[in-house]
Amino acid sequence: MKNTMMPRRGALALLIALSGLAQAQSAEPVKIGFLVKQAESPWFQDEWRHAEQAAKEKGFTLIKIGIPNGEKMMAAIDNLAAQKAQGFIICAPDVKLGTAVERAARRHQLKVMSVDDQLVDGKGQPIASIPHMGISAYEIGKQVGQGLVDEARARGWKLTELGALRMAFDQLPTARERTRGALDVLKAAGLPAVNVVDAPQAKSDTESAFNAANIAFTKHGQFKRWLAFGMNDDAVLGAVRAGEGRGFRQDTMLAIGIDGSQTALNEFAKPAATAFHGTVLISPKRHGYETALNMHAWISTAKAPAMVTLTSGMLMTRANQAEVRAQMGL
Ligand code: FCA
Repeated sequence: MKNTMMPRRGALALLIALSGLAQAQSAEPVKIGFLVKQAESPWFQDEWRHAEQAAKEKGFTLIKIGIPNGEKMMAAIDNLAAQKAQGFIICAPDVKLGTAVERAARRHQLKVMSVDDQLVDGKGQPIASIPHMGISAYEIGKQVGQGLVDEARARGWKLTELGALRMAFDQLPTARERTRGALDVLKAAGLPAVNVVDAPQAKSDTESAFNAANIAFTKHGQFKRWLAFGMNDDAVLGAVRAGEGRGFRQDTMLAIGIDGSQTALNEFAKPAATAFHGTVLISPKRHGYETALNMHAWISTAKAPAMVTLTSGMLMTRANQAEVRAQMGL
């Protein structure tokens, strides 16, 4: 029977050629893109800062581009290819653009991983070929809910008498899961379902949240005290600012966000406490530094990142901010 095994000499030659190719590739200067949907947001500024740290340590070039919409996202990917980048990390302006991202990366032979917002295909399913790092959305949402329950009880507020403003951005799965976690804890603690008021945001920025919350307050004047929660600090601060316009302040409104970036620290730095009671601090260091290191390793040693990495958070308030930030290595 014909020996179908490749002759040893041939296999050895192929191995040498491939290792040489790998070395040749790794000899190219490594360039990594970091594309984010809201470049002006302190959260993404923090991610970029930590990714820059990885670039300094490993000696690669980080190409930072804001991609507020699909058109700019596609142009940015083409731009990375033109600059001979080997890969990119992306938090897309719309996760439903996942298939377009996957196709563009393949067309340009770019490695791609997502961060924060997992990319999905046309059926809304995560794209299996794209490694992702995000937060444990539901669990972190539960931490928000528990923080609200604990503080409301400490103030002697009865959950049955409170309005619960859910700042909703349900078109983004991680946002939907975050508020679901918070709501499950609130309901389990005795918040009546009829007290929940959804405030759907058109966009995931503070202004959209402010507008959405104002509509909700106008429609639901029956509540004398409010809880507020949402996908992140921007969402919750929109609600807090809208509440202030209706006379709801620290003594009649209690809000907890997610992120814990400079936006939250600025609120804590105000002379008088506002309704923004706290936030679940998550790690821009893991999301920026670790993803950049992972991408660098993928390019330079062919070691692909884990398909899914979910990070955790800690409840941070005005009172414990220094201690919690230190515990999170920030
Ligand atoms: C999303 C939000 C950000 C941050 C990140 C982890 O992208 O928009 O504010 O919470 O997830």
